[in-house]
Amino acid sequence: MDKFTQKYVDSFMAELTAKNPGESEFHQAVKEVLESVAPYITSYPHLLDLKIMERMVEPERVIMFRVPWIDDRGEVQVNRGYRVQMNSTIGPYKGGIRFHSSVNLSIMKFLAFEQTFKNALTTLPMGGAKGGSDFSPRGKSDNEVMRFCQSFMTELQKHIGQDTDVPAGDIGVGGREIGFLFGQYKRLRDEFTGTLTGKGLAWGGSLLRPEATGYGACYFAQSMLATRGKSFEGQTVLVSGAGNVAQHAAQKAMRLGAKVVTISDSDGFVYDPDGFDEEKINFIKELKNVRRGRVKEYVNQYPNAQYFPGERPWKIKCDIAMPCATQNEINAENAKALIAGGCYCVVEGANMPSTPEAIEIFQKAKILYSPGKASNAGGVATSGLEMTQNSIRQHWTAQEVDEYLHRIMSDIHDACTKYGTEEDGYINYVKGANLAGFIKVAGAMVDQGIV
Ligand code: NDP
Ligand code: 2IT
Repeated sequence: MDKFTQKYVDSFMAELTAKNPGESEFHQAVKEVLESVAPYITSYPHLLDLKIMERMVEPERVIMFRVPWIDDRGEVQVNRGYRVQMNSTIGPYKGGIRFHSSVNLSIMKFLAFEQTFKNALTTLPMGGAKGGSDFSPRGKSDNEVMRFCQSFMTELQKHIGQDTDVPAGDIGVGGREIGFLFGQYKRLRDEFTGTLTGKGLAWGGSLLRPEATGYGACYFAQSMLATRGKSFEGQTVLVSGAGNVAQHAAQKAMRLGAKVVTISDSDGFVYDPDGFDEEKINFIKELKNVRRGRVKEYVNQYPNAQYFPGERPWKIKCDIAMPCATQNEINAENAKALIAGGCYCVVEGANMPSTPEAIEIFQKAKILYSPGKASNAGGVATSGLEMTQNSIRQHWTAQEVDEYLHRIMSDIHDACTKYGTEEDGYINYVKGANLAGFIKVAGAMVDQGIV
């Protein structure tokens, strides 16, 4: 980076940090993108003059609202709801809803910012947004979750719509929550539209949407591995998380011939040296999605496996790592342990799971490393396909959706290669994804004037 560009990055970040104090995840996400795109911006001075980046980091709208509800004991509870509508330049706002006790404005803004570039990469017309609440579904009854969702949607419905903003799931929001949210939306708005994605199959959902993020990450990994003449066949894979993304990443990697040996939750991780098979994956799905249990229960069923309380999986020897739980779950120490254990490919299923220090370690070691905004884009891409099916009032077969998903992931890999290949041939997927997404959104912002 030349001196002028470095100065631009430093002063931009100083201003951003001063203007958005305490929002560390948001600062982290912006810095990563800015470092990739700054040389491009400074070589096209009209982008500087038009303050494209300054506008990109300022959400078009932030909605924060009270979510009151009554728990099963009759006690009043109050949570905070959010929707960050970041950028609508290339399509209606689109992005998931997260229900987790850690949710705050910084996390919402980082996710909405990332979503803008991810959605641009999908090749589909979708802007970027994210929403959620500090409500945790953990330990709540179905009725409590329903009452919470109804209260949340009572406010949110004023701000969304099929051509305005289309939410979906994320951490803590799966099929059950989308059902309750959709039911209340329809009741209040008196319309049956595709305003939420991740819907049930009987009421407008798309085949393969539940699987799409994890499957898409594996399709993306296949393209990455192919650049080194490799495939999943016979490789040992670590997966973190045990939710929607983790379950389907593990399932697809296993079906592609890999030995997947770990899953985790916020309490610890499970190591199964024999690897998962179809029966074990079905057990995990039932445990997490139906019984809403904890991963430690896996070892009661499969005693050959070990449970490590309070730890993350990254110390286990592997070829490929797929972080699919949450942000900043791989730090520098974890990154070093992965490389020491033989890992040569890290494919992010979660959003921003690697810290900047971890990313630097992966890239210095020249291992294959893809950021979530490229490799987990299959989820939102299939949400885009769900929107299309709703608009044309059709229902595509699983095979049709899977073909689209394959093509989209392969196109994203091509974009990363085009914009991220360095002089020595190393593909810098961070630079590739950020630059490809930025160029599309920035170009459209230039076309649309100062708005
Ligand atoms: P789920 O709620 O289905 O699963 C989340 C999993 O991650 C759970 O096993 C959970 O464990 C674990 N987890 C959550 N928070 C933490 C934490 N602070 N520390 C350790 N483990 C944690 O969510 P998803 O699978 O949908 O999402 C996982 C990741 O993938 C997120 O980063 C999300 O933003 C991203 N993503 C999701 C997409 C989707 O389509 N769903 C699309 C693209 C990205 P516990 O039960 O203990 O909380
Ligand atoms: O982070 C993500 O891309 C998601 N949670 C999915 C968003 C969507 O609209 O399907």
